[in-house]
Amino acid sequence: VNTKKEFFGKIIIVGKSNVGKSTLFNKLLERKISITSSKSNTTQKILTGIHTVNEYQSIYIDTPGIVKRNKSFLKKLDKVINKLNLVLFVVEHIIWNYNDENILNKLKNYNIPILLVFNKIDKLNNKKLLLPHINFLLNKFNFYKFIPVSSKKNQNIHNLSKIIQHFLPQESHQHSNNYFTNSSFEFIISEMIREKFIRNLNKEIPYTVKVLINSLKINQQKEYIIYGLVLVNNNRHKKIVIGSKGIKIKLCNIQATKEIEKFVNKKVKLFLKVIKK
Ligand SMILES: Nc1nc2c(ncn2[C@@H]2O[C@H](COP(=O)(O)OP(=O)(O)OP(=O)(O)O)[C@@H](O)[C@H]2O)c(=O)[nH]1
Ligand SMILES: [Mg+2]
Repeated sequence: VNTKKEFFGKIIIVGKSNVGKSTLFNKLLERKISITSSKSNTTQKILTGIHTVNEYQSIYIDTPGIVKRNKSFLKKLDKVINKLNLVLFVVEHIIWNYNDENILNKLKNYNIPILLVFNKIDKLNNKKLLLPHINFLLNKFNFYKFIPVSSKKNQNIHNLSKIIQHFLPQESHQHSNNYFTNSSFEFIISEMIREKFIRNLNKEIPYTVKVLINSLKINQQKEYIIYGLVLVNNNRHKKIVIGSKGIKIKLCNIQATKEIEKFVNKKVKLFLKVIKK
């Protein structure tokens, strides 16, 4: 019989687009599962990551930036939020606008503790501005705590994860120690590829690019042979995604290959084909 005390809980990460939710998610999980980029709306699907340290097991949920038109996401939120133990509401240091306000108004409907995370604190030169801003926010809602972090520079992340542990109820772990996501292997690989297109493309095209894994095999030399489809809206997009003499798709392929190799710890051969949806 296992008599060891175990703690287990679920934490959702919300916030408007581009505040660094996925970067934070990866840092809390200590591995990269969610893709990130400087462009808005990078994350398009809810993603789950599991992190186990000794007696603590946390399930983190990364979400697309909440925007008004994202009705289906808000509906999903309604369904899951009551089963969660904590909300990490991520904002960009002391920047607060109507998008953040909308999210707060949505969260107020639920009876669940909220930690306000001031991310990208490395970008705030005058740290003295934090205190008046906290007072401003306290007038709006009784946040459980305010935590400044830099996800990119890994500042104060450890402290945040310690604080999160306090919110995990005593409960048996639901997963084995080495289980880290319920996303499929193919999905993670396709996201790694999509990330390179998002990062290397400009303007409106990045969001419309979809990536599908057509086949994934391991050959006798233990190399991963991956065939992927890059789906675009029209011929104009196809041209841009391929680039002159294929320069853009080659660049994305090289970068994605490196990333997948790190992930699977094996040699990877990636073949990408661009087609119209
Ligand atoms: N300077 C700085 N940049 C950061 C920090 N955290 C994230 N970023 C950058 O902010 C950009 C957005 O990061 P993401 O993690 O993709 O943001 P997100 O909130 O998940 O965005 P969506 O998925 O589009 O909603 C990326 O360029 C990150 O490198 C930080 O602490 N400091
Ligand atoms: Mg994201």
